[in-house]
Amino acid sequence: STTDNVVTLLDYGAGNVRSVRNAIRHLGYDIKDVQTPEDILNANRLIFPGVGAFAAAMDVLNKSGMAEALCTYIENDRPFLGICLGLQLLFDSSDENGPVNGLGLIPGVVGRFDSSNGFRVPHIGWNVLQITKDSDILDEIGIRHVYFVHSYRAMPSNENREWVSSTCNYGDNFIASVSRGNVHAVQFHPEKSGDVGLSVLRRFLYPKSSVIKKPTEGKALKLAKRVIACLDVRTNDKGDLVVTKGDQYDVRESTEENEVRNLGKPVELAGQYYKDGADEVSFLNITGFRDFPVGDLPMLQVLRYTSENVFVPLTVGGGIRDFTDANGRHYSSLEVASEYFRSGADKISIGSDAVYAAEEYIKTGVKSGKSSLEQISRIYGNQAVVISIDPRRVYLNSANDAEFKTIKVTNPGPNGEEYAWYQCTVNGGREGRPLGAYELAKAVEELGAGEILLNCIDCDGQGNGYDIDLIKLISDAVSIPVIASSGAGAVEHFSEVFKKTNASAALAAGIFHRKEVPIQSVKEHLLNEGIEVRI
Ligand code: 1PR
Repeated sequence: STTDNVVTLLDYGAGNVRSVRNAIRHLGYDIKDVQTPEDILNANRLIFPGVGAFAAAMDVLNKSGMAEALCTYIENDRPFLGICLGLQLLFDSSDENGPVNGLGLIPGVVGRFDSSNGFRVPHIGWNVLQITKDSDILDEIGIRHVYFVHSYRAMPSNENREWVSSTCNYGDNFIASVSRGNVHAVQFHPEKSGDVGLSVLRRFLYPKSSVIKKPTEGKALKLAKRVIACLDVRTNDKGDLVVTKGDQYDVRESTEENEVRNLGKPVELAGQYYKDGADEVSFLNITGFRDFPVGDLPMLQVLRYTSENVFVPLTVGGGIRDFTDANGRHYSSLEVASEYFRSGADKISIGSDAVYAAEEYIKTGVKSGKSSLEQISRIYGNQAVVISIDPRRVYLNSANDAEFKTIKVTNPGPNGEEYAWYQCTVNGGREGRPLGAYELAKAVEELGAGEILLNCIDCDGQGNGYDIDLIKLISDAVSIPVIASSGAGAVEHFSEVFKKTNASAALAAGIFHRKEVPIQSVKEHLLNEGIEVRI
């Protein structure tokens, strides 16, 4: 019958569930959205991709009568798949801005990861499961990496033992999935976990057709280092949206025409990099500071099309700030970001506006709560907010010559200078600011950033390797994940940055666009060097 191919989706409108929708459609299912509690009770299969904060979600579920319907549905052992917050809400309560009561179906309290023992919070990236009991949806996964992004987690205990089907180690052994009868929930994101994640969804959707296979053998142990492909996007002089790439941020060819370098189409390249094994794809709208961001439909279209076929996390940056258009209509940065999330972004990245917010915070010592960074992380969670830093190296003869954090450099400057500080810039490197990258990083962490994308203008496009001094400085200064960027030109540069610094991910652009080294070769090299990666 036709209803066999319909899955009911509980989306209470708190964030990006576009990827879940895309993944379900990709697997040949149609979606029926829950409008009333009865829709839950009448579902054949129900997927609940929880997004946003715990308390806000419970509030909506309680007020709409859906909490009660969910409890009845699950107690009757009807086919259910909860994702991320959709797992956490099944527990007794959560400490997230709480304690807040949950649905109370599984004993336990959802608590925050402890970052004091060197584990960066949020837990972002590809980690492995330890399977603790048979579960229909996890067969075949074994020790392959799946994608997590969260700051809170539930812990296994004697009371919830019968539920726990896998755990994951990140400082603690936390609950990665639960299963009982037809009821399943996962803390990771199957819709963002590439082929492995799609197979989890497939097994939920097509339980009878699934073939039981032994878990894949391997020796994956812990959170993988990520390899990220970055697409700098802008309109060229003909008005086409193209992927471009600069040399120290200069994206124009050195020919007479001086045209914008064109390296391909954004959607196509993103799809290619996904197939090649990229752990994440970032789009940077590099002229966002002057374009009208909400009206930038081409960029939204790029996200919509890309998220139909790319099942790893997508980040978009450029132009995320408050904005008043020519007609005097004001858009808050939150509205701009929401538009991106709705179109398929998992994270947004903020450059210039975060510099201004940090300057203000450092000057006043007060968190106004009004900056784009603070507003977006309050609503969408800090894991959804990346701060892009565009620093330029400033050499010094003495460690005391600058008012910002200064380091002794590994390679002396052009005049033998032995020290340097890293100056923040805005507007794509066009304007230097009186602020150091170190000071910025500390400030944005306090303001609620979930991750730092650390570029370096001096190294961008040079292919001579990452700025190890800078990346070490920043990744040691904060306890949120740091993405190393700028300068990759060979596979050895990736292993170097992971061996010498505490970066959680390495991003590259030119090396992939120019097809010098495929992503798979980078992964194989890292594996050979004993660095954990997702293969
Ligand atoms: O200030 O919030 O509108 O954000 C603007 C965003 O656009 C920032 O993230 C900023 O880094 C980026 N951006 C602005 N201008 C440029 C430019 O190149 N002219 N691109 C630019 C930054 C840097 C990297 C690059 C790496 C790796 N691109 O992301 O991809 O350096 O390159 P490589 O592997 O080839 O060395 P806002």
